[in-house]
Amino acid sequence: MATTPSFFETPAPAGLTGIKAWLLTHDHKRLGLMYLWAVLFWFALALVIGLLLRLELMTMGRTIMSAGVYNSAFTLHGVIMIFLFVIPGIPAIFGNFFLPIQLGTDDVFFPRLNLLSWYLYILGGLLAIVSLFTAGGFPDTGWTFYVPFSIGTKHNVPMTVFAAFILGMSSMLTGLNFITTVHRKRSPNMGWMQIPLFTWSLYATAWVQVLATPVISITLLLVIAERLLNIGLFDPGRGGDPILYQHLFWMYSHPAVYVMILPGMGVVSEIIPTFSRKAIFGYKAIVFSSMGIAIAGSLVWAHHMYTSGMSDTAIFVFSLLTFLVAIPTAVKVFSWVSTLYKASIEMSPPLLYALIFIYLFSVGGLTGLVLGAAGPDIHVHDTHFVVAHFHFTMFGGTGFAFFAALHFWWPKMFGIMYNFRRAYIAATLTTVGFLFHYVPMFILGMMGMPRRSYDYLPQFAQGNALATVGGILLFTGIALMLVNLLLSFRSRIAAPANPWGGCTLEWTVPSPPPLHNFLRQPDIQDYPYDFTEILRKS
Ligand SMILES: [Cu+2]
Repeated sequence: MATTPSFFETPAPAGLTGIKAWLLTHDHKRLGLMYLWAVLFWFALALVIGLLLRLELMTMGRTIMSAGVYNSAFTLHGVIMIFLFVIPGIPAIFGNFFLPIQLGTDDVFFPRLNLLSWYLYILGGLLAIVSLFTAGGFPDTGWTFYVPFSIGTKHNVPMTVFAAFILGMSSMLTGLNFITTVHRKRSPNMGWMQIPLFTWSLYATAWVQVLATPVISITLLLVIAERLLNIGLFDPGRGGDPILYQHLFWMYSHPAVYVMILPGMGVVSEIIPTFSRKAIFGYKAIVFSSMGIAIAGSLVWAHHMYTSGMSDTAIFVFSLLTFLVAIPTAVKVFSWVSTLYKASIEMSPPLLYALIFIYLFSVGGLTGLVLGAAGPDIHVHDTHFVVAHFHFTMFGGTGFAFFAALHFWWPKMFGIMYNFRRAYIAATLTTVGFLFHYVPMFILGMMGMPRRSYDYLPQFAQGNALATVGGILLFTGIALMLVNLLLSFRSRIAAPANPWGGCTLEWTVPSPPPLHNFLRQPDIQDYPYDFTEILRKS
């Protein structure tokens, strides 16, 4: 049996050995792996904090922590999940590893800048954790750092906000690298309509990263300036305007939800045709819907502010625009389902996660329409209905797309296969736990249970107890999934170059890929998802 190279043997840049071959690497694949372990660490930490929050809400009154700790814990959970997992996860790991290969080239355009992005990511994470142990402790404001509370609170807002600023820099530089690579390093015989959909989704995402992130960067610096220099920008007591902060914050943070979801949609657009052995339905429609979402998604930010005193006209306009964004999103779901229609589907763990993604994200999207409509939104604003909604979109969406990507590309990244049976059990447990955890929250929200509150009224007790059972199941399922993948390093079952019968370029190179990816100029398919050749051979 061929000996499978361990991931320590992924080719090191010339002349570098040992730890230096990692910490000074310019290789996009190694950087993808370095992001993988860092992102998994942050994800696991935020998951544990999430479980502790859920255990606290298991019963009324104090269960395992005080109200002060609870406020800092949900802020920490949100900051880590959003800035260190959901935003960077798929682009930094799988984008770095696979975008150059899918384009038929040897690396990104700016390899050194890529290394800097990784160091900024690590620095941002460390700063966030250090702020836990400084005077005032971790902020208790929620991940949105709303003013005037974030100006007045004694907790250490400036350091955490600066950590988010640094992470924004890392995200922007990664986006810049991807845009330049798609334009300048694409295989000479690859036209725009021959680029795989995962790479297209990263390209659309990168434009949002580059254009929207500066807004939040400046806003966060202004919060630090107001706190440290005592200038009145947002605090009404000093002539500032707190609503201005909300506009600036959501001008980034709503487009940021597309930075979170577009790469996940790109993963699903790779998985569905591969296991359907069928060209994807509506390739061009999916490409243009990615760009459409990136553009239209920048025009809806104030749907987070219907209760901020905005005029009815403004509410009407932002509500209408919010409904418009649903159209390109629906185009993607329609294309995925149409590709599956009458296909010779071959089930696999990646496909299972992709199907669960479609279901959970659709529930998230549809409840987004409820929140986009002013009437119902004003009723459920800042309740657990909103918490359930964004966990369906960000966790049910991006989280499950992340799990799908892990199972789809693990054999290619490490050259080893994992146990399918355990993978299916973990996926089922995670999904059942997810539904028991978040569905009750929709109901609790409709009943009026406010979010971000340490305690609740007796009528909410049953729903919270049920959600806690779901939370424990969810946590167990994810733990089993990660253990199963890590166990593959022990069983070391060699992975072939193309375990799934995929037809994009990463499946034409060995597992794991050699240092420069291709030994000669790769052949580019006229159409990116043409399975005729694969089916003829099988
Ligand atoms: Cu929004």
